[in-house]
Amino acid sequence: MKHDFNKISRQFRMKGTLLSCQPYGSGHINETFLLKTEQQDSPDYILQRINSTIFADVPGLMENIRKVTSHLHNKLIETGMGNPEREILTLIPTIEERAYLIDEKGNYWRMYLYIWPNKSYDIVPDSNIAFEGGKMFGKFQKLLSDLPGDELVETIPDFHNIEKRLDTFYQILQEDKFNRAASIKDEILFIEKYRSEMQTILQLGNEGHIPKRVTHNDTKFNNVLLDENNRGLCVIDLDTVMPGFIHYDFGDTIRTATNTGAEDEPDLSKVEMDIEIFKGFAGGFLSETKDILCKKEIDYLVFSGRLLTYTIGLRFLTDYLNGDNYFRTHRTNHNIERCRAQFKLFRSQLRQEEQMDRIIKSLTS
Ligand code: ADP
Ligand code: GN1
Ligand code: MG
Repeated sequence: MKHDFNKISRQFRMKGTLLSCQPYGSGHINETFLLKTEQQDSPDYILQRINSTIFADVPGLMENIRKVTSHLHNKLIETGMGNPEREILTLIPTIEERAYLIDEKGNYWRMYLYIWPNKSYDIVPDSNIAFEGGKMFGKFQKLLSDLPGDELVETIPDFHNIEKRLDTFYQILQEDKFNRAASIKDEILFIEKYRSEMQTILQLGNEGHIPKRVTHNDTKFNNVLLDENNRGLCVIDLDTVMPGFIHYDFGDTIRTATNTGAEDEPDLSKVEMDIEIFKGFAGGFLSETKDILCKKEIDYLVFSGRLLTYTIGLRFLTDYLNGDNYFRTHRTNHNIERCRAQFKLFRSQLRQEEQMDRIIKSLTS
């Protein structure tokens, strides 16, 4: 789809004039562009077309982001440390002082200050980098622990609810509109095998053993920016910040950071869980959170890696059966390859569970 970036950018309170606007990053949901300005002394910007099919309540979502970023901003000012423009996403309002713009075609746009220089990793190269990412997500959790969850809207209802995700999967499997069910026999057996164990976190929540917190819910490792020296800088992609369990955040970074291969690696021999990266990430995360987490939450951190790997694998598989209409795909079979890589990673985690348990014990005792 062609967009008139000149016209769009003029409707935001940005400094300088548009030099170029190019697709940016590797997100699967929104369309992201890096907008460069002509003037040396003007910053550059991130312009995003928000996926309003997936996020049905964009005004509610943007209000969440406003609340979360201003809460984080106040915390940073209280401590008198750090640079808010580099450590927290800064929304650029429209000339009408709104947080987002609707263009004449009905597209929703928002603009952020571009945080630069930064580094971000789809594959994590070493345990120090994993530690920094863990510390950032842990700190994010800690700083939001006094933001009341009922002030946030649920931007995607039941986002990590595995029971609902399974219901949807079986319904779509039965319909099999794209005649793909015959090619996923092994995956269906896999789903069945672990189905009941995967209910554990929901059950602990329902029985009141673990609290709902304000969680990020999309803690893929590339949703944290590091600085030029690989020190933690800023947590980004705040679209799904809403009430959830700590396991959703811990687990999704285990899923993405510890994988020795890419999320969509077709050569499954390259996909394993790297225990040193696990140690680094867990060390960083717990250095910020171990005093706020209860024992039951800590007891299930290791399990959470498998839960999120299973959940996202199931979502890729569901999208494959459903004709690839949720996650952006770049090749035929992309979603089924993503799913297979997740299930391989799940098995690798299962084999290393005892080692992970020992690491968590040593970090929390
Ligand atoms: P998606 O939901 O599609 O993943 P993100 O909000 O994560 O969208 O943005 C996509 C990518 O754009 C990120 O992975 C990151 O590389 C980059 N990005 C987003 N916001 C900023 C920012 N304010 N400064 C620098 N880079 C950013
Ligand atoms: C999506 O937005 P992005 O690309 O960071 C997805 C996550 C998945 C991830 C898998 C809103 O994340 O839930 O874990 O892809 N975000 C949404 O890579 O569905
Ligand atoms: Mg992202």
